[in-house]
Amino acid sequence: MSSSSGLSKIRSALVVLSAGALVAAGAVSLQPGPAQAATGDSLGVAAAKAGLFFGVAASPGRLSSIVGQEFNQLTPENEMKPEAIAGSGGTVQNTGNADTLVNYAQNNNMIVRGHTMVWYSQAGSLSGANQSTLNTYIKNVLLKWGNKIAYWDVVNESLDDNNTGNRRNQWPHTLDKDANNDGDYFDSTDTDYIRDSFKQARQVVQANNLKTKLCINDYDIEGLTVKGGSKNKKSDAMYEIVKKYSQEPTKYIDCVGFQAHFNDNPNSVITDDLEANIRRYAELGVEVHLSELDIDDDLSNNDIGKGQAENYRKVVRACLNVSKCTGITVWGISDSESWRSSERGLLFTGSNGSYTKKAAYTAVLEELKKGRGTVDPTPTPSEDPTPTPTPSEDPTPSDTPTDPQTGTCRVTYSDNTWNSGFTAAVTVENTGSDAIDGWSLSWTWPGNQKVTSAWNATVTQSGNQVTARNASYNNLLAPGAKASFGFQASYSGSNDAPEQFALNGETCSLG
Ligand code: 9MR
Repeated sequence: MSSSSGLSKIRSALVVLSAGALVAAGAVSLQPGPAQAATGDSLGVAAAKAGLFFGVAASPGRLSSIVGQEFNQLTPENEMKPEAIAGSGGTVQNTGNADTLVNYAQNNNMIVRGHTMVWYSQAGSLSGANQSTLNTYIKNVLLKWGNKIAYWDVVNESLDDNNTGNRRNQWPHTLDKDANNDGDYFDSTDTDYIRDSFKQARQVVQANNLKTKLCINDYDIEGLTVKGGSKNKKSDAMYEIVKKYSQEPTKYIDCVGFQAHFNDNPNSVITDDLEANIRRYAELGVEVHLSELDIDDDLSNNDIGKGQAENYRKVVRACLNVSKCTGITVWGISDSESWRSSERGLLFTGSNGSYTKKAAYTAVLEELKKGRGTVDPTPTPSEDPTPTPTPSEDPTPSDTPTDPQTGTCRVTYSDNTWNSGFTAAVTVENTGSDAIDGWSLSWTWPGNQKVTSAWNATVTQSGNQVTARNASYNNLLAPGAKASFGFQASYSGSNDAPEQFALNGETCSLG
């Protein structure tokens, strides 16, 4: 297993911290004990337990120990931009600083987001390039780090400011051609640099069996609306791009970065529909990340960061409530070292490796520790394809054979996969009419997945058979009640989900 398999340090953390850790040949039983809940958690540990990463943007000069301690994902702030590493004709050069960051990430078991390939700004010698040169660059840069990079921002900031919903008009948009003049670049006769760049990236990923996921990244696309309640046309335009290029037959785009640089610009405020907007993208099947998060402190009310802390809490909760929101990255460690130092938008104060946690830090950690909750993906009653009939609607409840769709249990399973590791979140629901006191959920891996640690359940594995048993505090499942647990695992090849789960020996429906 490569050390770049993200979050494996979380496993180590759990091993160290868990009072009840038991590792035996062929079986792993790890459970965070009360001591862990009370002490020592970092943002990364708390996030991994909830099934997402929590990362930071950094430069080689900012790699103090806090980076590896607190975060489990790293984005080079400037070192992978074409300005830093693109040579002539799409070559890649001068990667020393970027390599320093990748090596640091590997040594600290952090996953890396490559940032960024095709962008109008900081394009260096790539600026003005034709698609063929862009394609050469895309191939070279993907192959340079291969699976050491879990996510790559292939295209960055393609859309215009001021909520127009248009593309920016400078290069690389100058490569675009709306052949039939219908106002978009989606037709087969059109030329679209976004499509062509992702198409090339997808081909390189496929031809080289890479696990790297391909993202599009932008700002002011966070809310469904902007300040004042009008539609966020920039987000709508991005949604159309992601819809077009994430579905069959293209399937080029894996993930969307909402940069999440929140401030008091009317298009950059935190709106109440952030979660709904994350969800609409997630429902396309792509992962959503808050990829460059910072939130301006409210400089007017001098409340020493409390308002900011609540804003952080709200934003982190919006992500946690959508299972396909699989990562959050803050754009720097401390206020004074941020690109927006005067707006004090980050989680720490201090400088040069000597940092102090702000109220915003505590709020984020608290929210991460609450986990994803049961808000998502529980369907609303009208959307539920298999509602449990009430007795009065059921003509012969005692004679009706068990409907395999309703059964006595329902399981939802979602995973967040990278190079050779993944975390999974599992929810088991008692859909029967009797309470269950003590549960055991079993499944068979279709591949060579291997559970390495777990939380909120005791998970053992023998061969490809896995059993998750309740923890002492979630043994009781009343009718309609749910229990959630999670685990981290390694794999190679493909990471297909289990096809079937059984609760205390009875097959569950998948929800
Ligand atoms: O944080 C980066 C800063 O150091 C650079 O001077 C700046 C130059 O454009 O880029 C900053 O990072 C940007 C990122 O690459 C894309 N989204 C906006 C970020 C903040 O400006």
